[in-house]
Amino acid sequence: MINPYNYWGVIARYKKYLPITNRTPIITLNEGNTPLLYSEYLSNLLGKGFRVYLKYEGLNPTGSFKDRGMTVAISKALEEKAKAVICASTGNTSASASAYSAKAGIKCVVLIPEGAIALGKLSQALIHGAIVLAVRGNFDIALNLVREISAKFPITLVNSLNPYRIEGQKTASFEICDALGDAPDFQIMPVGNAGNITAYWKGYKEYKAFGKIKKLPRMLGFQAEGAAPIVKGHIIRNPQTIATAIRIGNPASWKQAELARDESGGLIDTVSDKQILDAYRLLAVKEGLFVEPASAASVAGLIKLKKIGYFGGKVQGLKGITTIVCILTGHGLKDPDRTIKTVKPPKIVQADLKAILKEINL
Ligand code: AN7
Repeated sequence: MINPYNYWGVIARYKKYLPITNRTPIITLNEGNTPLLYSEYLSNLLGKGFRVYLKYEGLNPTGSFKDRGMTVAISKALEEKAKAVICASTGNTSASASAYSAKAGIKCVVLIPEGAIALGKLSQALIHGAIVLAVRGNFDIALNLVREISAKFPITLVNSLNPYRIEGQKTASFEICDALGDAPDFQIMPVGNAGNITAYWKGYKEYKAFGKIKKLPRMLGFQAEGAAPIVKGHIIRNPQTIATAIRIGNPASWKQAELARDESGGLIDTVSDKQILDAYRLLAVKEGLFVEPASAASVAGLIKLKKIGYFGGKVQGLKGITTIVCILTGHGLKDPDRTIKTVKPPKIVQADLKAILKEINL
């Protein structure tokens, strides 16, 4: 039968693993089903016997992985007759919440740290008609405020503290397993508020319990050096990084991230802004993939671990081919200001054939 709504989002694909009932109105923008791309360049960098794949989450409808969680969170909010939702955000959650709320026809309120979110993300929240409040304070302060507001007033929190967000986001690990035929040996991802690492780990464990996969990956998370509370073991009051998406000093899912790390035999480490920007350019130039800086933290982490010999010595017990998946969480178009600061401007030339041919140098 032809589906009248023509949707094939993550709820339709993975309904049996999600808290969806026949009464849940499904709000979807056809999220998920993102490409898992083989990287010849990074595989060669790692050496013989390694296969590196890139999960390009920037191709979700609002340009980040947040849509996987938001389709479930907004659908459940509607089922529970919510009239409004609220979130704090470094940008992508607000973009996703405002788009899915627009589709659902419910009020959306977003609190963002003033002057600290990328232009594309701000544009999204504003065009979708959310109530956008720029708070004089950082993300952690904004998150405390929305937690308090949602506890006291009839407005549903759609940050990843909302368990439906985690449920939806775990579908990314299902897709990776479906594509590879099993879990990878390693998964590398950026860590900010730590909802996503929590979601992936939950997804892998559930897929294994369902008998869909045989092994579990080691979870390798990366925080920006100036915003690395989990690595340092304490709250960072004034986190700093050019990767604004992960500029978070007190992650909500801190404990769950540590659990994912420890249960899987993985690690959470730091990458510098320079390492992030190097990986950001590398992905664009070598892979044709435009990601936002926070997303490049996964590949920066891969390169760092390769350099310190992590895959050769420390990690034993690997036989045959070793598969590594790096999660690229958001699209590069989210943060055009950073791109323009990173690249050389176009060369200005006369509108003249000879002048142009000279530049092309064929
Ligand atoms: C591109 O939008 O926290 O560790 O408020 O946008 O699950 O927080 C975004 C986080 C990685 C980190 N990559 O994921 C928000 C927000 C990108 C992101 C992360 C974010 P979590």
